[in-house]
Amino acid sequence: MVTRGFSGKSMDNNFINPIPPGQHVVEGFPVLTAGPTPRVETGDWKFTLKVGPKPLKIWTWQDFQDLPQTKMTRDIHCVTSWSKLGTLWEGVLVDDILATAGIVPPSEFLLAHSYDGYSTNVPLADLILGKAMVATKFNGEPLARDHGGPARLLVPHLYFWKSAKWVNGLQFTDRDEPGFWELRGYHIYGDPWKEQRYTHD
Ligand SMILES: Nc1nc2c(c(=O)[nH]1)N[C@H]1C(S)=C(S)[C@@H](COP(=O)(O)O)O[C@H]1N2
Ligand SMILES: [Mo]
Repeated sequence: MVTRGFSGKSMDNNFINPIPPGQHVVEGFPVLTAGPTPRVETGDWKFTLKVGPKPLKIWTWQDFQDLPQTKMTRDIHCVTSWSKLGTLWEGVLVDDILATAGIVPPSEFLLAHSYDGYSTNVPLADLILGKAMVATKFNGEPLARDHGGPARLLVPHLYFWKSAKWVNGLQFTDRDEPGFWELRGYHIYGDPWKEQRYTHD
């Protein structure tokens, strides 16, 4: 047995599993959506990689199933202050999407686009090297529609608004172009460890 060193005190969860400043842990999985929830059947689902306005490659749902499937367990942090620990996701790494497209990244910035018209900007560096995926499963089950099913972006090291639900594409942009919430007062980057919640944080 390892001595805790502070007998009489209860173990503070933050001590074992640190969470970003200003956040608290929840057990449930809140749903946050700006507008109506789109209904997208997997048979109709498409994912488009664009360079500026130019479509470079389009995947169907089946094309996506044929790509390497990766699991990741991560803590997620919503800007409204809840964090959920140890969430289990499965899907296709952005690395594998770019590799299959056979593309040398033409810029350092991307926008993720969604079926509900939502968008969010993420630098290339935050999407590659195993950091982000297009997730199609949560806890081993097909991703629920409320949470972005059939597929959502997952960028767990940034505030959760960067994880675009009902994602239907990624677009390389010349500059770091603000997306839906970034145009409405939220931080252009959104690092929860630096509490980059609002534009001027
Ligand atoms: N397409 C789309 N993606 C979205 C949103 C949205 O409104 N539309 N909301 C964002 C916000 S603000 C958060 S906090 C998370 C919430 O994901 P959840 O509903 O699975 O918890 O999704 C993000 N992705
Ligand atoms: Mo959010």
